[in-house]
Amino acid sequence: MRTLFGYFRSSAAYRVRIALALKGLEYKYEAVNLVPGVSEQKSDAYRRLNPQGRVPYFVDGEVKLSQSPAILEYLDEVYPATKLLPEGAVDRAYVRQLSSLIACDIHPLNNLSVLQKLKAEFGADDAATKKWYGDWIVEGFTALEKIVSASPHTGKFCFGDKPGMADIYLAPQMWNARRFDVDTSTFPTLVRIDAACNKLEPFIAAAPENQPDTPKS
Ligand SMILES: N[C@@H](CCC(=O)N[C@@H](CS)C(=O)NCC(=O)O)C(=O)O
Repeated sequence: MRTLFGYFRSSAAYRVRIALALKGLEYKYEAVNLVPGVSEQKSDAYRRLNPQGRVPYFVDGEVKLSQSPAILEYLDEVYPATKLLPEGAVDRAYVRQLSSLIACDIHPLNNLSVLQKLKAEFGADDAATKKWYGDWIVEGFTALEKIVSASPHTGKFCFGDKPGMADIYLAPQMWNARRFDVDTSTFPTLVRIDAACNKLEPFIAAAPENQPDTPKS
């Protein structure tokens, strides 16, 4: 029995939803409400499961994992029928480079607890927080656009013509960029790949607007 603890708007959980959908793996979805004031991720009950108090958290029988990169690699190794990473070590390193640029250098700086700390302890208002958020996306995407637009690996997707690991990181980060009104027009290759992803059923099924905990209005 597989269970994913997530939140509709969590981009780290969104990555795992895409991977599960691409691999055709069924799972039970347990919503953890991250809305400030509700903050179910900080509850004692949830922290007993995941001491870090974040989503995603993934249970696959006896296997219990936090951290989306670890979950994604686990899924790719244990359920290899649809591969997310390419075959050779050099190609895998290239794809991990793209993924890490997003996972390590954009996403953590824009995490909910970072934004809340900026507001609570450093006097940032909504406008300053939004600028912080957008600036880190622009800095990361500027580098990513240069790498991907120049790479012979780039096809319809980040690596060739099939969706894979780097696309799983790109689409949720693009979703965040749109949510925070970031001008993405200077990243035409990333926009094109994201659009191709969002035409595919696994990406549509995983999207924040299509989750059991997506607000109805
Ligand atoms: N590196 C972790 C990041 C997990 C993470 O930061 N999740 C966010 C949502 S995208 C979260 O749960 N935030 C709750 C909080 O900051 O209190 C991963 O990739 O799984």
